[in-house]
Amino acid sequence: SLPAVDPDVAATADDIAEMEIRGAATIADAAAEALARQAERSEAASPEVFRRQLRAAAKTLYETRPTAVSLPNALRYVLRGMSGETVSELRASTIARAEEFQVDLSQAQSKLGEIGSNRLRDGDVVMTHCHSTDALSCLEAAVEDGKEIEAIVKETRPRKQGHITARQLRELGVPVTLVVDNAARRYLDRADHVLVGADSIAADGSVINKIGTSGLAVNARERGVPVMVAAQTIKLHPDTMTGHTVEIEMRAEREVVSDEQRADIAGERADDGLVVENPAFDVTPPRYVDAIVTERGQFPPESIVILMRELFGETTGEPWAP
Ligand code: RUB
Repeated sequence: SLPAVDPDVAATADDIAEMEIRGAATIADAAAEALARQAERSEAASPEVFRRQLRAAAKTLYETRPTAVSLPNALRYVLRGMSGETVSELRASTIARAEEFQVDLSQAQSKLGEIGSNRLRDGDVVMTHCHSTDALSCLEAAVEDGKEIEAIVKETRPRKQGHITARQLRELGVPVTLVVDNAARRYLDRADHVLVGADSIAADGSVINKIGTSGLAVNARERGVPVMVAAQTIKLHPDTMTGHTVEIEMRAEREVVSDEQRADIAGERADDGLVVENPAFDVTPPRYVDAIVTERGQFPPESIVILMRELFGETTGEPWAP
């Protein structure tokens, strides 16, 4: 059995589960930070207890949201850097490794942004879905290069993360047209690119991202608008190299209908015949994606597996496995 975790780690796990902390890169950053806090606060009497505490913390963080692979990738990276003979050596190495992870994450995002911005030309109109810090990084780099960019921002039901995207784009001075999801195909006529992030990328080049991404990509293909996915290599899902699929998170009914709305639909009936489903993500097949932009360059989705082999080799197993 694993020991209890630090209250700060538990609080971070709650924030991730409740989506106070959200978006794949931000979740990974918070998870690394939480492991550092656990290491710092640990009063473990032996190296073995310290290691068990860190594994328990990793497991608590992991069990929050299942789809973004950046979370287990971050946990694995930090835990693999835990080294030393004494508790104080273990503590120092874990904290240093978590910091290194966070610095690398932010540098990768800036680098990816520069690469992605090369695809954007002065005057281009970009359609976005949900809120992705990797996608925003491309737009920010383009603006910094002096390009005039406009955005059509999809609201993104049910949680409307499009509002976050709209706010951040307005902070960059980008003109924004906010539309409901159902208006996307109509507005694709005005778009030069679709730009989205990713929670996970599978070995066959499939992109797992916010629900609605796949429909948007199919419509974009039909309209001849290229689809660009901004995803740091931490979004590459190692288990998919051995045939595993990516779990799609199902979220609460209340994100879609309130109790009151449900009662209204049910009327006089005791309505257990009404089912509300709320998948948070979907899978866009590689044939609808034009480019996956990473900090290591841009790739056609079909060749992303080459980068995955190089980066992960035979990496498998649960992040906290000893
Ligand atoms: C967020 C989402 C984002 C990716 C990429 O979903 O689908 O597109 O996580 O984000 P949710 P980033 O709001 O459910 O977490 O580029 O910031 O990692």
